[in-house]
Amino acid sequence: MATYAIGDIQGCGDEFEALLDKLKFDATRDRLWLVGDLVNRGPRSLDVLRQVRALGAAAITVLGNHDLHLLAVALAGSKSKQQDTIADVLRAPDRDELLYWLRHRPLLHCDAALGYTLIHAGLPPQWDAATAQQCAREVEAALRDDRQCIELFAHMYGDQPDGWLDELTGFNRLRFITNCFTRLRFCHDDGRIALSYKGTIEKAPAGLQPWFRVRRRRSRDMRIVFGHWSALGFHDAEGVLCLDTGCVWGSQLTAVRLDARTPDTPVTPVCVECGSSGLSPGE
Ligand SMILES: [Mn+2]
Repeated sequence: MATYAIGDIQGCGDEFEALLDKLKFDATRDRLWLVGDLVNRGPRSLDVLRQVRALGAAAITVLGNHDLHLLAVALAGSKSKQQDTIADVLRAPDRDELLYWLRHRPLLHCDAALGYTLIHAGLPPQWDAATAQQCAREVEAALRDDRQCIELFAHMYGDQPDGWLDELTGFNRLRFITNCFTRLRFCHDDGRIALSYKGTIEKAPAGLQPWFRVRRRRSRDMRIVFGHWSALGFHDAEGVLCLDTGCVWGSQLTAVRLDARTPDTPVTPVCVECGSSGLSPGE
């Protein structure tokens, strides 16, 4: 049995299928960890949702910002954006089953035996492993409640608050948690989250650093697999493994085998080249 983690698919169904072939993935034997953002921007969001759902327990996927956006448009009447490619999902005869399944995916998945934790984007420096788990469970509970999830989506968009306080309550608390798990890339030097800059570390404005490099980050004893950051690309260092290699922007879709890895040994990613979509990177 092998456990493979795969980066942001974003509706790139051809590349997802090609990568599973290349890995010789066998759902009766192997496991998949997907970093989220199964849908949007790419051409085959509906197929990818159906394929991953059909894998059942063989695939674990966490929610990304594009997955939540699809749910907000479908369930709470949020406005679709011009670049969205989720119309096929919204029109599908099986949309209700797919959206119900997606809404019940976690924001964080931890496997102590494997020694990895899976999230879509990042963790703020104030959270240790227990706090991250607790925060994920709070938003997941709201998502799984038919009434609360509509209210959550109505209050989900926005960049504030940008600082964590244990005492945060209500939608400010849920929005902060959701923003960290699904949108975070950079933090200010003082530990506040910074959501507007999406580029490389080298070109980052003064005073910003990657979330995983903040001094005294309380989750640094965890090994974290994530995506969401195509400008960072493949990054296997500092206790974190980023797998977003920009498939939907015409670059690559990347997988890494997580089991049978000894700590501190570099892993060899398995990649498929992606057809250029003509899109330019963005959120
Ligand atoms: Mn994302």
